[in-house]
Amino acid sequence: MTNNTAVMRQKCGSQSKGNGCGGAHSATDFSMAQAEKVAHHPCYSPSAHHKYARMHLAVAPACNVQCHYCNRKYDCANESRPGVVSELLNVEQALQKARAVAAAIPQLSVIGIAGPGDPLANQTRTFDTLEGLRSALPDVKLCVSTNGLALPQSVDSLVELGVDHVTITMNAIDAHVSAGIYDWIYFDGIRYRGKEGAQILIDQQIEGMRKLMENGVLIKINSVLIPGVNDLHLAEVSHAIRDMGAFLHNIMPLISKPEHGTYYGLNGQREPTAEEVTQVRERSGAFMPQMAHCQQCRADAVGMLGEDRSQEFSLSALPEQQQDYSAVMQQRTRVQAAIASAGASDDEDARLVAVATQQGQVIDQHFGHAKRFHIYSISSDGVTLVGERHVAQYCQGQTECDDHDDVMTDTLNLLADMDAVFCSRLGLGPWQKLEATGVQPVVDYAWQPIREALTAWWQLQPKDKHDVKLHVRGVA
Ligand code: CLF
Ligand code: SF4
Repeated sequence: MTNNTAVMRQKCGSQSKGNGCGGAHSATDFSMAQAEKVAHHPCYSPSAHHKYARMHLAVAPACNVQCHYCNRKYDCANESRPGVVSELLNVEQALQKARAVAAAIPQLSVIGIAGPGDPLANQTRTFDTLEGLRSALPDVKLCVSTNGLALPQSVDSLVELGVDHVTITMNAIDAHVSAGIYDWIYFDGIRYRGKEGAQILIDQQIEGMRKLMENGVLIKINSVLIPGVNDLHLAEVSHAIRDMGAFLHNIMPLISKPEHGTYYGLNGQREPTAEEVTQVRERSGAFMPQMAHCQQCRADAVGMLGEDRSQEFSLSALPEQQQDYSAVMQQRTRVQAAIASAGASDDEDARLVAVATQQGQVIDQHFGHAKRFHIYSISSDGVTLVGERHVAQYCQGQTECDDHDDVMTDTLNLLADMDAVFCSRLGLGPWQKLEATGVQPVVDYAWQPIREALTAWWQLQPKDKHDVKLHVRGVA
Protein backbone atom coordinates (compact mmCIF):
# COMPACT_ATOMS: atom_id res chain seq x y z
CA MET A 1 0.00 0.00 0.00
CA THR A 2 1.31 3.47 -0.80
CA ASN A 3 1.50 6.33 1.65
CA ASN A 4 -1.25 8.11 -0.27
CA THR A 5 -3.56 5.16 -0.21
CA ALA A 6 -2.92 4.60 3.46
CA VAL A 7 -3.79 8.20 4.21
CA MET A 8 -6.98 7.97 2.19
CA ARG A 9 -8.02 4.73 3.85
CA GLN A 10 -7.46 6.26 7.26
CA LYS A 11 -9.67 9.17 6.31
CA CYS A 12 -12.31 6.81 5.01
CA GLY A 13 -12.20 4.61 8.05
CA SER A 14 -13.12 1.52 6.06
CA GLN A 15 -11.38 -1.01 3.91
CA SER A 16 -14.47 -2.92 2.90
CA LYS A 17 -15.21 -3.49 -0.77
CA GLY A 18 -17.95 -1.97 -2.90
CA ASN A 19 -19.76 0.55 -0.75
CA GLY A 20 -17.68 0.49 2.40
CA CYS A 21 -16.77 4.15 2.46
CA GLY A 22 -20.24 5.54 2.72
CA GLY A 23 -18.97 9.13 2.58
CA ALA A 24 -21.16 11.85 1.21
CA HIS A 25 -19.45 11.66 -2.17
CA SER A 26 -18.91 7.94 -2.45
CA ALA A 27 -19.28 6.54 -5.95
CA THR A 28 -22.09 4.36 -4.69
CA ASP A 29 -24.00 7.34 -3.34
CA PHE A 30 -25.60 8.00 -6.71
CA SER A 31 -27.86 10.96 -6.06
CA MET A 32 -30.59 12.25 -8.30
CA ALA A 33 -28.47 15.35 -8.89
CA GLN A 34 -25.63 13.18 -10.19
CA ALA A 35 -28.02 11.15 -12.30
CA GLU A 36 -29.30 14.31 -13.93
CA LYS A 37 -25.78 15.62 -14.49
CA VAL A 38 -24.79 12.52 -16.43
CA ALA A 39 -28.10 11.94 -18.21
CA HIS A 40 -26.94 13.63 -21.42
CA HIS A 41 -23.23 12.92 -21.27
CA PRO A 42 -22.33 10.13 -23.70
CA CYS A 43 -19.19 9.14 -21.78
CA TYR A 44 -20.57 9.20 -18.24
CA SER A 45 -23.84 7.43 -19.04
CA PRO A 46 -23.92 4.14 -21.00
CA SER A 47 -27.54 4.81 -21.97
CA ALA A 48 -26.70 8.29 -23.28
CA HIS A 49 -23.96 7.23 -25.65
CA HIS A 50 -26.40 5.98 -28.29
CA LYS A 51 -28.39 9.21 -28.11
CA TYR A 52 -26.02 12.14 -27.69
CA ALA A 53 -22.90 13.28 -29.49
CA ARG A 54 -19.68 14.87 -28.29
CA MET A 55 -17.03 16.96 -29.95
CA HIS A 56 -13.48 17.78 -28.99
CA LEU A 57 -11.84 21.10 -29.78
CA ALA A 58 -8.13 20.68 -30.38
CA VAL A 59 -6.85 23.96 -28.94
CA ALA A 60 -4.19 22.68 -26.51
CA PRO A 61 -0.90 21.71 -28.19
CA ALA A 62 1.58 21.69 -25.30
CA CYS A 63 1.97 19.11 -22.58
CA ASN A 64 3.61 19.26 -19.18
CA VAL A 65 4.36 15.53 -18.97
CA GLN A 66 5.69 12.90 -21.35
CA CYS A 67 3.86 9.58 -21.18
CA HIS A 68 5.59 6.58 -22.70
CA TYR A 69 2.48 5.84 -24.81
CA CYS A 70 2.15 9.24 -26.48
CA ASN A 71 3.70 10.87 -29.53
CA ARG A 72 1.89 14.09 -30.32
CA LYS A 73 3.86 14.68 -33.50
CA TYR A 74 2.16 11.76 -35.15
CA ASP A 75 -0.88 12.66 -37.23
CA CYS A 76 -2.86 10.16 -39.20
CA ALA A 77 -6.46 10.94 -40.06
CA ASN A 78 -7.30 7.24 -40.33
CA GLU A 79 -6.50 6.21 -36.84
CA SER A 80 -8.20 6.95 -33.60
CA ARG A 81 -6.23 7.39 -30.48
CA PRO A 82 -5.79 10.13 -27.90
CA GLY A 83 -3.13 12.74 -28.44
CA VAL A 84 -3.61 12.66 -32.21
CA VAL A 85 -5.14 15.55 -34.12
CA SER A 86 -5.28 16.75 -37.70
CA GLU A 87 -5.95 20.45 -37.26
CA LEU A 88 -4.89 22.60 -34.34
CA LEU A 89 -7.38 25.43 -33.73
CA ASN A 90 -7.07 28.91 -32.30
CA VAL A 91 -9.86 30.14 -30.04
CA GLU A 92 -11.80 31.88 -32.80
CA GLN A 93 -11.61 28.86 -35.08
CA ALA A 94 -12.69 26.61 -32.24
CA LEU A 95 -15.81 28.69 -31.62
CA GLN A 96 -16.60 28.79 -35.33
CA LYS A 97 -16.32 25.01 -35.53
CA ALA A 98 -18.39 24.49 -32.38
CA ARG A 99 -21.23 26.64 -33.72
CA ALA A 100 -21.20 24.79 -37.03
CA VAL A 101 -21.26 21.37 -35.39
CA ALA A 102 -23.99 22.37 -32.91
CA ALA A 103 -26.16 23.50 -35.82
CA ALA A 104 -25.47 20.38 -37.93
CA ILE A 105 -25.68 17.78 -35.13
CA PRO A 106 -28.51 18.75 -32.75
CA GLN A 107 -27.72 15.69 -30.57
CA LEU A 108 -24.41 17.34 -29.65
CA SER A 109 -24.64 17.67 -25.87
CA VAL A 110 -20.99 17.93 -24.77
CA ILE A 111 -17.95 19.82 -25.96
CA GLY A 112 -14.68 18.66 -24.48
CA ILE A 113 -11.12 19.89 -24.58
CA ALA A 114 -8.84 16.89 -24.53
CA GLY A 115 -5.68 17.82 -26.33
CA PRO A 116 -3.73 17.11 -28.40
CA GLY A 117 -1.57 18.08 -25.39
CA ASP A 118 -2.87 18.75 -21.92
CA PRO A 119 -5.67 21.36 -21.71
CA LEU A 120 -4.41 22.73 -18.41
CA ALA A 121 -0.86 23.08 -19.69
CA ASN A 122 -2.39 25.56 -22.18
CA GLN A 123 -4.45 27.58 -19.75
CA THR A 124 -5.00 30.74 -21.78
CA ARG A 125 -6.12 28.88 -24.90
CA THR A 126 -8.26 26.44 -22.93
CA PHE A 127 -9.95 28.95 -20.64
CA ASP A 128 -10.54 31.47 -23.44
CA THR A 129 -12.16 28.71 -25.49
CA LEU A 130 -14.33 27.56 -22.59
CA GLU A 131 -15.36 31.14 -21.86
CA GLY A 132 -16.25 31.73 -25.51
CA LEU A 133 -18.24 28.50 -25.61
CA ARG A 134 -20.10 29.37 -22.45
CA SER A 135 -21.45 32.58 -23.90
CA ALA A 136 -21.82 31.49 -27.55
CA LEU A 137 -23.39 28.06 -26.90
CA PRO A 138 -25.19 28.35 -23.55
CA ASP A 139 -26.86 24.95 -23.85
CA VAL A 140 -23.81 22.67 -24.18
CA LYS A 141 -22.05 20.86 -21.36
CA LEU A 142 -18.36 21.60 -21.06
CA CYS A 143 -15.89 18.85 -20.33
CA VAL A 144 -12.12 18.75 -19.79
CA SER A 145 -9.72 15.82 -19.81
CA THR A 146 -6.34 16.34 -18.14
CA ASN A 147 -3.35 14.52 -16.74
CA GLY A 148 -4.00 16.48 -13.53
CA LEU A 149 -0.56 18.02 -13.02
CA ALA A 150 -1.90 21.59 -13.24
CA LEU A 151 -5.33 20.77 -11.85
CA PRO A 152 -5.27 22.25 -8.32
CA GLN A 153 -4.63 25.79 -9.55
CA SER A 154 -7.20 25.38 -12.35
CA VAL A 155 -10.23 24.23 -10.40
CA ASP A 156 -11.56 27.70 -9.53
CA SER A 157 -11.53 28.77 -13.18
CA LEU A 158 -13.13 25.52 -14.34
CA VAL A 159 -15.92 25.87 -11.80
CA GLU A 160 -16.45 29.53 -12.67
CA LEU A 161 -16.83 28.56 -16.33
CA GLY A 162 -19.47 25.96 -15.50
CA VAL A 163 -17.37 22.88 -16.25
CA ASP A 164 -18.93 20.10 -14.22
CA HIS A 165 -17.29 17.04 -15.78
CA VAL A 166 -13.53 16.56 -15.50
CA THR A 167 -11.55 13.49 -16.50
CA ILE A 168 -8.15 12.84 -14.92
CA THR A 169 -5.79 10.30 -16.41
CA MET A 170 -4.36 8.48 -13.42
CA ASN A 171 -2.36 5.40 -14.30
CA ALA A 172 -1.01 4.69 -10.83
CA ILE A 173 -1.40 5.76 -7.22
CA ASP A 174 2.07 4.47 -6.32
CA ALA A 175 5.13 6.45 -7.45
CA HIS A 176 7.14 3.23 -8.01
CA VAL A 177 4.60 2.12 -10.61
CA SER A 178 4.05 5.58 -12.05
CA ALA A 179 7.78 6.15 -12.58
CA GLY A 180 7.71 3.39 -15.21
CA ILE A 181 4.99 5.15 -17.23
CA TYR A 182 6.30 8.70 -17.59
CA ASP A 183 9.58 9.94 -18.99
CA TRP A 184 9.34 13.29 -17.22
CA ILE A 185 6.99 15.89 -15.78
CA TYR A 186 7.50 19.66 -15.97
CA PHE A 187 6.34 21.41 -12.81
CA ASP A 188 6.98 24.96 -11.58
CA GLY A 189 9.71 25.45 -14.17
CA ILE A 190 11.64 22.27 -13.32
CA ARG A 191 11.76 18.97 -15.18
CA TYR A 192 11.48 15.98 -12.85
CA ARG A 193 12.07 12.33 -13.74
CA GLY A 194 11.62 9.00 -12.04
CA LYS A 195 9.93 8.54 -8.71
CA GLU A 196 10.27 12.17 -7.69
CA GLY A 197 8.31 13.37 -10.73
CA ALA A 198 5.79 10.55 -10.38
CA GLN A 199 5.06 11.50 -6.76
CA ILE A 200 4.52 15.15 -7.66
CA LEU A 201 2.05 14.11 -10.37
CA ILE A 202 0.13 11.84 -7.99
CA ASP A 203 0.02 14.51 -5.28
CA GLN A 204 -1.29 17.09 -7.75
CA GLN A 205 -3.93 14.68 -9.04
CA ILE A 206 -5.13 13.96 -5.50
CA GLU A 207 -5.24 17.64 -4.55
CA GLY A 208 -7.06 18.45 -7.79
CA MET A 209 -9.63 15.75 -7.10
CA ARG A 210 -10.16 17.05 -3.59
CA LYS A 211 -10.87 20.55 -4.90
CA LEU A 212 -13.16 19.30 -7.66
CA MET A 213 -15.15 17.28 -5.13
CA GLU A 214 -15.48 20.34 -2.89
CA ASN A 215 -17.10 22.09 -5.83
CA GLY A 216 -19.46 19.30 -6.83
CA VAL A 217 -17.69 18.52 -10.12
CA LEU A 218 -18.14 14.97 -11.41
CA ILE A 219 -14.80 13.19 -11.78
CA LYS A 220 -14.03 10.36 -14.16
CA ILE A 221 -10.66 8.66 -13.92
CA ASN A 222 -9.05 7.26 -17.04
CA SER A 223 -6.29 4.67 -16.63
CA VAL A 224 -4.26 3.17 -19.43
CA LEU A 225 -3.80 -0.56 -18.85
CA ILE A 226 -0.16 -1.43 -19.53
CA PRO A 227 0.58 -5.15 -19.19
CA GLY A 228 3.38 -5.88 -16.76
CA VAL A 229 3.49 -2.27 -15.59
CA ASN A 230 0.20 -1.35 -13.87
CA ASP A 231 -2.17 -4.25 -14.63
CA LEU A 232 -1.95 -5.67 -11.10
CA HIS A 233 -2.07 -2.18 -9.59
CA LEU A 234 -5.25 -0.76 -11.11
CA ALA A 235 -7.55 -2.29 -8.51
CA GLU A 236 -5.62 -0.27 -5.93
CA VAL A 237 -6.20 2.83 -8.06
CA SER A 238 -9.91 2.03 -8.17
CA HIS A 239 -10.01 1.61 -4.41
CA ALA A 240 -8.23 4.91 -3.84
CA ILE A 241 -10.33 6.95 -6.25
CA ARG A 242 -13.50 5.52 -4.82
CA ASP A 243 -12.50 6.86 -1.43
CA MET A 244 -11.76 10.22 -2.99
CA GLY A 245 -15.24 10.38 -4.55
CA ALA A 246 -14.64 9.72 -8.25
CA PHE A 247 -17.77 8.85 -10.20
CA LEU A 248 -16.50 6.42 -12.83
CA HIS A 249 -13.32 4.52 -13.73
CA ASN A 250 -12.42 4.09 -17.38
CA ILE A 251 -9.68 1.48 -17.85
CA MET A 252 -8.46 1.69 -21.45
CA PRO A 253 -6.15 -0.73 -23.23
CA LEU A 254 -2.71 0.59 -24.15
CA ILE A 255 -2.34 1.34 -27.87
CA SER A 256 1.27 0.60 -28.77
CA LYS A 257 2.46 0.09 -32.33
CA PRO A 258 6.05 0.66 -33.51
CA GLU A 259 4.77 2.92 -36.32
CA HIS A 260 3.30 5.32 -33.75
CA GLY A 261 6.82 6.22 -32.68
CA THR A 262 6.05 6.17 -28.96
CA TYR A 263 8.53 4.97 -26.36
CA TYR A 264 6.41 1.91 -25.67
CA GLY A 265 5.79 1.30 -29.37
CA LEU A 266 9.49 1.43 -30.18
CA ASN A 267 10.50 -0.66 -27.18
CA GLY A 268 8.23 -3.61 -27.70
CA GLN A 269 5.76 -2.94 -24.88
CA ARG A 270 2.82 -5.10 -25.84
CA GLU A 271 -0.85 -4.13 -25.76
CA PRO A 272 -3.20 -6.04 -23.41
CA THR A 273 -5.46 -8.73 -24.78
CA ALA A 274 -9.24 -8.32 -24.60
CA GLU A 275 -9.28 -10.99 -21.85
CA GLU A 276 -6.74 -9.05 -19.80
CA VAL A 277 -8.81 -5.87 -20.08
CA THR A 278 -11.91 -7.74 -18.93
CA GLN A 279 -10.07 -9.30 -15.98
CA VAL A 280 -8.62 -6.00 -14.80
CA ARG A 281 -11.99 -4.27 -15.13
CA GLU A 282 -13.59 -7.06 -13.12
CA ARG A 283 -11.06 -6.67 -10.32
CA SER A 284 -11.49 -2.90 -10.28
CA GLY A 285 -15.25 -3.28 -10.53
CA ALA A 286 -15.26 -4.43 -6.92
CA PHE A 287 -14.49 -0.83 -5.99
CA MET A 288 -15.69 1.45 -8.78
CA PRO A 289 -18.28 1.49 -11.57
CA GLN A 290 -16.40 0.70 -14.77
CA MET A 291 -16.82 2.40 -18.14
CA ALA A 292 -16.87 -0.13 -20.96
CA HIS A 293 -17.98 1.97 -23.94
CA CYS A 294 -14.98 4.30 -24.33
CA GLN A 295 -13.83 4.76 -27.93
CA GLN A 296 -10.39 6.23 -27.13
CA CYS A 297 -11.28 9.30 -29.16
CA ARG A 298 -9.00 11.58 -31.07
CA ALA A 299 -8.48 15.06 -29.63
CA ASP A 300 -10.61 16.47 -32.49
CA ALA A 301 -13.33 13.79 -32.58
CA VAL A 302 -16.85 14.85 -33.65
CA GLY A 303 -20.09 12.87 -33.53
CA MET A 304 -21.57 9.96 -31.63
CA LEU A 305 -19.08 7.80 -29.74
CA GLY A 306 -17.70 5.30 -32.20
CA GLU A 307 -18.08 7.59 -35.18
CA ASP A 308 -15.70 10.34 -36.17
CA ARG A 309 -17.05 13.11 -38.38
CA SER A 310 -14.13 15.47 -37.76
CA GLN A 311 -13.21 15.65 -41.44
CA GLU A 312 -16.71 16.93 -42.35
CA PHE A 313 -15.98 19.91 -40.11
CA SER A 314 -12.45 20.81 -41.11
CA LEU A 315 -11.80 24.56 -41.17
CA SER A 316 -12.02 24.75 -44.94
CA ALA A 317 -15.44 23.05 -44.85
CA LEU A 318 -17.03 25.40 -42.29
CA PRO A 319 -19.78 27.75 -43.52
CA GLU A 320 -18.73 31.39 -43.79
CA GLN A 321 -22.04 32.65 -42.41
CA GLN A 322 -22.99 31.47 -38.93
CA GLN A 323 -26.65 30.81 -38.23
CA ASP A 324 -28.38 32.79 -35.49
CA TYR A 325 -27.73 30.64 -32.42
CA SER A 326 -31.09 31.37 -30.71
CA ALA A 327 -32.89 29.58 -33.52
CA VAL A 328 -30.28 26.80 -33.54
CA MET A 329 -30.63 26.34 -29.78
CA GLN A 330 -34.41 26.14 -29.92
CA GLN A 331 -34.17 23.46 -32.59
CA ARG A 332 -31.52 21.61 -30.56
CA THR A 333 -33.71 21.72 -27.44
CA ARG A 334 -36.67 20.31 -29.34
CA VAL A 335 -34.58 17.50 -30.79
CA GLN A 336 -32.96 16.69 -27.45
CA ALA A 337 -36.32 16.81 -25.69
CA ALA A 338 -37.68 14.30 -28.19
CA ILE A 339 -34.64 12.06 -27.64
CA ALA A 340 -34.79 12.33 -23.87
CA SER A 341 -38.48 11.66 -23.56
CA ALA A 342 -38.75 9.29 -26.53
CA GLY A 343 -40.99 11.58 -28.52
CA ALA A 344 -43.21 12.76 -25.68
CA SER A 345 -42.26 16.39 -26.26
CA ASP A 346 -44.11 16.29 -29.56
CA ASP A 347 -47.36 15.64 -27.72
CA GLU A 348 -49.88 18.47 -27.59
CA ASP A 349 -49.81 18.27 -23.80
CA ALA A 350 -46.00 18.54 -23.49
CA ARG A 351 -44.48 21.65 -21.95
CA LEU A 352 -40.89 22.88 -21.90
CA VAL A 353 -39.95 24.75 -18.74
CA ALA A 354 -36.80 26.24 -17.21
CA VAL A 355 -35.96 25.76 -13.52
CA ALA A 356 -33.59 27.88 -11.43
CA THR A 357 -31.88 25.42 -9.10
CA GLN A 358 -28.51 25.16 -7.44
CA GLN A 359 -28.05 21.40 -7.13
CA GLY A 360 -30.77 20.12 -9.45
CA GLN A 361 -33.14 18.77 -6.81
CA VAL A 362 -35.09 21.70 -5.40
CA ILE A 363 -36.44 24.95 -6.89
CA ASP A 364 -34.22 27.07 -4.72
CA GLN A 365 -32.81 29.92 -6.73
CA HIS A 366 -33.77 33.53 -7.27
CA PHE A 367 -34.24 34.24 -10.99
CA GLY A 368 -31.60 36.97 -10.97
CA HIS A 369 -29.04 34.86 -9.10
CA ALA A 370 -29.20 31.89 -11.46
CA LYS A 371 -26.15 31.07 -13.56
CA ARG A 372 -27.86 28.14 -15.24
CA PHE A 373 -31.37 26.87 -15.78
CA HIS A 374 -32.28 23.21 -16.06
CA ILE A 375 -34.66 22.57 -18.94
CA TYR A 376 -37.41 20.00 -18.42
CA SER A 377 -40.02 18.51 -20.69
CA ILE A 378 -43.28 17.63 -18.91
CA SER A 379 -45.93 15.50 -20.55
CA SER A 380 -48.26 12.61 -19.83
CA ASP A 381 -45.11 10.45 -20.00
CA GLY A 382 -43.57 12.22 -17.01
CA VAL A 383 -40.93 14.82 -16.18
CA THR A 384 -37.68 14.58 -18.16
CA LEU A 385 -34.54 16.68 -17.89
CA VAL A 386 -33.66 17.59 -21.46
CA GLY A 387 -30.76 19.99 -21.05
CA GLU A 388 -29.48 23.13 -19.42
CA ARG A 389 -28.84 26.73 -20.42
CA HIS A 390 -26.15 28.90 -18.93
CA VAL A 391 -26.72 32.61 -18.35
CA ALA A 392 -24.79 35.48 -16.84
CA GLN A 393 -25.92 36.26 -13.30
CA TYR A 394 -27.54 39.70 -13.52
CA CYS A 395 -28.36 40.35 -9.87
CA GLN A 396 -25.66 40.25 -7.18
CA GLY A 397 -27.89 41.61 -4.37
CA GLN A 398 -29.03 39.44 -1.50
CA THR A 399 -32.45 41.02 -1.06
CA GLU A 400 -33.65 43.41 -3.75
CA CYS A 401 -32.44 43.00 -7.31
CA ASP A 402 -29.97 45.53 -8.58
CA ASP A 403 -31.14 44.80 -12.12
CA HIS A 404 -28.69 45.03 -14.99
CA ASP A 405 -31.08 45.46 -17.87
CA ASP A 406 -28.79 44.30 -20.67
CA VAL A 407 -27.82 41.07 -18.92
CA MET A 408 -31.42 40.45 -17.88
CA THR A 409 -32.54 40.94 -21.47
CA ASP A 410 -30.05 38.30 -22.61
CA THR A 411 -31.45 35.90 -20.01
CA LEU A 412 -35.03 36.58 -21.05
CA ASN A 413 -34.16 36.05 -24.72
CA LEU A 414 -32.48 32.77 -23.86
CA LEU A 415 -35.67 31.52 -22.20
CA ALA A 416 -38.16 32.94 -24.70
CA ASP A 417 -39.10 29.52 -26.11
CA MET A 418 -40.09 28.13 -22.71
CA ASP A 419 -43.68 27.67 -21.59
CA ALA A 420 -42.78 28.60 -18.01
CA VAL A 421 -39.86 29.55 -15.78
CA PHE A 422 -39.73 28.24 -12.19
CA CYS A 423 -37.68 29.98 -9.52
CA SER A 424 -37.81 30.75 -5.81
CA ARG A 425 -38.25 34.47 -6.32
CA LEU A 426 -38.61 36.94 -9.17
CA GLY A 427 -38.68 40.74 -9.37
CA LEU A 428 -41.59 42.62 -10.90
CA GLY A 429 -39.54 43.80 -13.90
CA PRO A 430 -38.49 40.37 -15.19
CA TRP A 431 -41.92 38.97 -14.23
CA GLN A 432 -43.66 41.41 -16.54
CA LYS A 433 -41.12 40.88 -19.30
CA LEU A 434 -41.48 37.11 -19.16
CA GLU A 435 -45.24 37.41 -19.35
CA ALA A 436 -44.97 39.80 -22.28
CA THR A 437 -43.10 37.12 -24.25
CA GLY A 438 -45.66 34.46 -23.38
CA VAL A 439 -43.54 32.73 -20.74
CA GLN A 440 -45.31 31.98 -17.47
CA PRO A 441 -43.29 32.96 -14.38
CA VAL A 442 -43.90 30.50 -11.50
CA VAL A 443 -42.80 31.04 -7.89
CA ASP A 444 -45.61 29.08 -6.20
CA TYR A 445 -43.41 25.99 -5.85
CA ALA A 446 -40.36 27.66 -4.28
CA TRP A 447 -38.21 25.29 -2.18
CA GLN A 448 -40.15 22.24 -3.37
CA PRO A 449 -38.61 19.18 -5.08
CA ILE A 450 -38.48 19.83 -8.81
CA ARG A 451 -40.19 16.75 -10.17
CA GLU A 452 -43.12 16.85 -7.77
CA ALA A 453 -43.56 20.57 -8.36
CA LEU A 454 -43.47 20.31 -12.16
CA THR A 455 -45.94 17.43 -12.11
CA ALA A 456 -48.33 19.34 -9.86
CA TRP A 457 -48.08 22.44 -12.06
CA TRP A 458 -48.55 20.47 -15.28
CA GLN A 459 -51.71 18.84 -13.97
CA LEU A 460 -53.26 22.29 -13.61
CA GLN A 461 -52.44 23.37 -17.16
CA PRO A 462 -54.87 23.48 -20.08
CA LYS A 463 -53.92 20.52 -22.25
CA ASP A 464 -53.71 22.49 -25.46
CA LYS A 465 -50.68 24.72 -26.03
CA HIS A 466 -52.75 27.43 -27.70
CA ASP A 467 -54.90 27.67 -24.58
CA VAL A 468 -51.78 27.97 -22.43
CA LYS A 469 -50.53 31.04 -24.24
CA LEU A 470 -53.96 32.70 -23.97
CA HIS A 471 -54.10 31.79 -20.31
CA VAL A 472 -50.67 33.25 -19.61
CA ARG A 473 -51.58 36.49 -21.29
CA GLY A 474 -54.73 36.75 -19.17
CA VAL A 475 -57.10 36.42 -22.14
CA ALA A 476 -58.67 33.20 -20.89
FE1 CLF B 1 -14.44 14.07 -24.48
FE2 CLF B 1 -13.52 12.68 -22.53
FE3 CLF B 1 -15.28 14.58 -22.06
FE4 CLF B 1 -15.99 12.33 -23.26
S1 CLF B 1 -14.29 11.58 -24.55
S2 CLF B 1 -13.26 14.90 -22.82
S3 CLF B 1 -15.26 12.56 -21.15
S4 CLF B 1 -16.50 14.40 -23.92
FE5 CLF B 1 -15.36 9.55 -23.79
FE6 CLF B 1 -13.79 9.57 -25.86
FE7 CLF B 1 -13.50 7.67 -24.02
FE8 CLF B 1 -12.83 10.15 -23.49
S5 CLF B 1 -15.27 7.99 -25.34
S6 CLF B 1 -11.88 8.91 -24.97
S7 CLF B 1 -14.07 8.78 -22.20
FE1 SF4 C 1 0.37 12.73 -24.44
FE2 SF4 C 1 -1.71 13.27 -22.87
FE3 SF4 C 1 0.46 11.99 -21.89
FE4 SF4 C 1 0.59 14.63 -22.51
S1 SF4 C 1 -0.67 13.69 -20.90
S2 SF4 C 1 2.11 13.06 -23.02
S3 SF4 C 1 -0.74 14.66 -24.34
S4 SF4 C 1 -1.02 11.24 -23.45
